[in-house]
Amino acid sequence: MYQKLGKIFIGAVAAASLLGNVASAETWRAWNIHNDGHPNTAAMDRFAELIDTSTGGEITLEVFHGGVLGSQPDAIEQVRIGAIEIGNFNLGPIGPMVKEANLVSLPFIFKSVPHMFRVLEGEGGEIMAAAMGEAGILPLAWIDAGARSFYAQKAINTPADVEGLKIRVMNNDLYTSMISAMGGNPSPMAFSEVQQALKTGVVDGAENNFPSFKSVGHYEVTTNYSLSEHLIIPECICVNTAKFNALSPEMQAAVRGAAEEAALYQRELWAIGTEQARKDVEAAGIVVNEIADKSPFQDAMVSVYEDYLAANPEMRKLVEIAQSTE
Ligand code: BDP
Repeated sequence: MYQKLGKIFIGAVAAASLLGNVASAETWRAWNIHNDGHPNTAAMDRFAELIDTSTGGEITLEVFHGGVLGSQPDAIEQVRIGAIEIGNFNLGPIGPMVKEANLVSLPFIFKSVPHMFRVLEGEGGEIMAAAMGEAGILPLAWIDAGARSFYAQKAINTPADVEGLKIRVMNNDLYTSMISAMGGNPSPMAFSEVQQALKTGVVDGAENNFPSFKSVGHYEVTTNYSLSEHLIIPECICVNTAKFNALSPEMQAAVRGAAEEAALYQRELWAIGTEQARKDVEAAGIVVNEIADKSPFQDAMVSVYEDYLAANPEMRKLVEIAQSTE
């Protein structure tokens, strides 16, 4: 009797599958570079819960924190080819793979974080998202990564203070040009190596936002954080394009909805986390230097823009969009 019922049941499932009525539950892997205590880690955990609910358990997200699935450039490539399904990526290291994403890596391109979001939510963001999707790494939602500023064993209040310093940057030629234009020596390096490099003097300084400056202990091996805010780089929750496109329209909406909600949560956590990280590093003895006039930094970037746009004239349109967005 049981056997018979079992057979009937299995037969029904097989028939339904043939008709495409039964979705097969999948587990997706997600890459996150941050560790516990960083706002993005909590947001990615929330994303996993949301996706479970919104897809009715059809997609389970297994989030790997702390960059254990590989360095960021490797993980971007893995999502692009579908070896990992999802990543919380910074757009900086995506730029070398998808030219349009490089808009955000031009120093001082955005006036503020809200300005950055306005550009992303308009035509500029559409162009970038389309190009990223085409390259296999589709943004489902944009998230906040604040502004990046310099830190070292001394204050960096003007570009002249960067002169002669070896500064760690993320992998992107625009950042090496940025440091060179200030007279410094750029040193591209994986995030996981920076603390040791600062500690041993392999580099003299680096640049990042407050939450990352704190979460991986860079504040323990430097003394000054100077608010140059030279880069405002957004991040994304990005999915392998083919995986996403293979879903039914309903499942696509469920996944995108979960990502958008997780992104809103991330932005809330980010605001609180940035303030808290600043307080914490100050309490630990870091001197935070306000820079009243950033124009010397901006002036030093003129040649960076000129060289970049001369070599990549097709990027002029995106730059104009960003600069004309209120
Ligand atoms: C952090 C970003 C992370 C980058 C890191 C870096 O969230 O994606 O890998 O900076 O500097 O702020 O490499």
